[in-house]
Amino acid sequence: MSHRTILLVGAPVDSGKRRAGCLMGPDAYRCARLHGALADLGHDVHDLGNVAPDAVDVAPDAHLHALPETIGWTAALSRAAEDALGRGTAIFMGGDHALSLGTVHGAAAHAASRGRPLFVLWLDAHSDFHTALTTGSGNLHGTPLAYITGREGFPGFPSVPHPVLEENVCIIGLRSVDGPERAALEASRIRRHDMRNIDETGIAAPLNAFLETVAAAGGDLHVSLDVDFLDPAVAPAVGTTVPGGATVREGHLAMEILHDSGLMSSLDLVELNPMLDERGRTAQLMVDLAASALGRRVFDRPTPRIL
Ligand code: HAR
Ligand code: MN
Ligand code: MN
Ligand code: MN
Repeated sequence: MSHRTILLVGAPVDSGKRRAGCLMGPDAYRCARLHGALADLGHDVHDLGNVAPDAVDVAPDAHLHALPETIGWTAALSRAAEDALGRGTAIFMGGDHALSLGTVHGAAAHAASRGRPLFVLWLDAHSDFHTALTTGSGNLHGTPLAYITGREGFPGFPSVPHPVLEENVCIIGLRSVDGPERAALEASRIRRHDMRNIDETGIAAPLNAFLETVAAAGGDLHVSLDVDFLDPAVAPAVGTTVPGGATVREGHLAMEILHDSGLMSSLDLVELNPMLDERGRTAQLMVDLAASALGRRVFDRPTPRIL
């Protein structure tokens, strides 16, 4: 097993939608022992603490919820991501999915500085492909994929000097896509796999196909794992539950395949709302999935004892 330097970055972003609670996510991951789980695998793990949003001079918007705060997070998290990626593998402890406006922006800058293309794997029930102009809800957690692929419609946000190529993006887990998102996705080169695709082929087939293109291009890979990728029966701690999601094993298999590929350079853990959790089970599942992505396998650990 190859040991990595892993940087944990707290991103208590709660501005991407109206229901509060994701700001507690980073501490939930700490309580669920994310650091220890990764250190147990032999990695050198450093918790860099929580990032704070920049103070920005942007006027509030009547339609876009908490626009100035989200712009401030985007700028601060882009820098934090670039810094962390200069030191090792970065794991962003969210925070809602608006944090990816910043983390992917920073990951793209880091990849560009090394002359490598950035690829993005988006594990989510939603496509998060609205622009600030098409979002019906005004919730900016539904927009990061549009922003980081360089679509128009993000006035006031940092410019995107290194847009991720559409063909370098793969979404898996889809089961809630709004009309304007569907039209934009169909006009794009983004790879997209809905739950039916997973049902029919398993998750390994589309994931391996994507990873082959990442490897062939010598790319960096940013993975964005939304809690609602998983079925709400096993991962209830999220504000936007959609039935019919991935099983625990589908989640672990995806993470195990990612580990074996050796390609993942950064990981977002997003949308965990500890207010909605049941005895910490969603936080624990997300920690276990992160551990699988960093090399945990059944034969590395004793069977847990029932206490
Ligand atoms: N598409 C809906 C909207 O824009 C819901 C977006 C929900 N997004 C997340 N992250 N929970 O995937 O409001
Ligand atoms: Mn150390
Ligand atoms: Mn999402
Ligand atoms: Mn989602």
